[in-house]
Amino acid sequence: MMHKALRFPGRQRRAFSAVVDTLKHKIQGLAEKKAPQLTALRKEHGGKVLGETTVGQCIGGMRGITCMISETSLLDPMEGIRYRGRTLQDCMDQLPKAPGSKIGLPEASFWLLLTDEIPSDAEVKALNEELHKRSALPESVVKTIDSLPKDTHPMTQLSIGLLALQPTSEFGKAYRSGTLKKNEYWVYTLEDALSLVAKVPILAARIFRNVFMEGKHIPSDPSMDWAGNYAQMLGVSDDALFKDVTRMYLMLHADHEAGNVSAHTTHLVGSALSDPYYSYAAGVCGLAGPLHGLANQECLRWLKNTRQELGGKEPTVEVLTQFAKDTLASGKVIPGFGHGVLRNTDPRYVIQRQFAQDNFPNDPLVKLAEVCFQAIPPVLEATGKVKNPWPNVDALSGTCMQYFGLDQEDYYTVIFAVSRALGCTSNLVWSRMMGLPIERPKSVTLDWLSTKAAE
Ligand code: HAX
Repeated sequence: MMHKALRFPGRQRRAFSAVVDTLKHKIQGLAEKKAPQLTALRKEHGGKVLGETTVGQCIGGMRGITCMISETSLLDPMEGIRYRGRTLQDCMDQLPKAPGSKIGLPEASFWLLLTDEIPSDAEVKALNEELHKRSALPESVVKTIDSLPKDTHPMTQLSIGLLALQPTSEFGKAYRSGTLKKNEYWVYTLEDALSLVAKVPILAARIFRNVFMEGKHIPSDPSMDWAGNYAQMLGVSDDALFKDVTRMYLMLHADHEAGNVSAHTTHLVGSALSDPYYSYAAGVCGLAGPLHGLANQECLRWLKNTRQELGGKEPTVEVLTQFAKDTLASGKVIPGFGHGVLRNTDPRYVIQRQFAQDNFPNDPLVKLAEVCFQAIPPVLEATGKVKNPWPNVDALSGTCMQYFGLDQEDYYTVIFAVSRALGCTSNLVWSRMMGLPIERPKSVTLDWLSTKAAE
């Protein structure tokens, strides 16, 4: 059931800011519009067959099985992701921007994912003020992060930091109080989503400065937008374009429907009513896999190694073709290429490529990445098994960052995780709003499959 007619219960406990009330009313208004649709689907069409599961899908990572709802975004294999029906180019064009910037603000995409509305400039300003109010890390979390060995991978540090924040969960506290009703779950999930999104750049910047900048920190600037402030706290470049590249990175990576590993993990863990901190920490652990989010780190490593092996020679399609073949022959994947669902060049790659071509086309790694774009797809196609030989989001994100001096590639997936918090937590809000149950798909044994296959 979609939850209706909610008196916002938290209102009695503390005064919410106007912008949080606005968000709640917009989310609830949208839910009321969608409620008849959900009810009809459940009651009248619950038995409608969407597709049949094959033995191949069962063995093959559940690829293509339609079995989950994510209200926030939808992925088309050829066209790419749409946030609430808007392409990424629409989002770039339509979302409010920081003064002097051409990039749609990622926190505005958070608003869009939550409410299905493009926020006004005033709404994004108010949202940023609210996020700043919620952004301080508890002392215990700072101590936990600061005490970690500096050689602990930044993604491990981020998941530890998110778990260290878990005791602050409003959902967790309300659930434990024993008085939380099912139709109130989404309100407390939204509370946690806002606080998690507010804190994650502060946490991520602290990790960066601890690991790579001798623990010298740059304070958060409450006058700045969410992503621009994160870029400033990273402190690698004073170039205004570095703020823009960070805004672009965070806007493009925010959501990719719910089947990818990080989003699905967050969704699955959240379905057990684990709060958003538990759920997203689990999602971040999934993002840390080299076949998923860590591919951006791996991709930059691959490009840097290739450049080193070139030893100053200009990269050519011929030479890159041989490097790609060598990588395959050594049993490794070529990072930044291929996709589980996309069957075309990733629009997130296209937008980053345009940004790089507009702003730093002569950067050696940008030039190298351009040659890769020509050389690698034919090599992958020639294997006869790769379903999508085209570049994905991770093929260029690191290259854009290193141009501004952020060349610590071990950190790249953390930036991805700061962004993905927007989509994963909005999705949790909507899952609780729709009253989705705990997930429990069926698994079978090989013998069971063999028996079935023989029928
Ligand atoms: N290099 C080498 N081999 C590749 C490949 C690549 N870039 N992409 C696919 N393949 C291989 C697969 O490993 C698989 O081989 P086996 O049958 O021997 O196991 C075969 O081609 C078929 O795979 P597929 O059906 O085309 O692709 P999958 O859905 O199985 O995998 C992956 C999708 C993204 C994991 C895959 O393309 C890959 O490993 N790419 C490189 C890593 C990468 O860039 N990951 C990031 C993807 C985007 C993302 O999630 N970002 O976070």
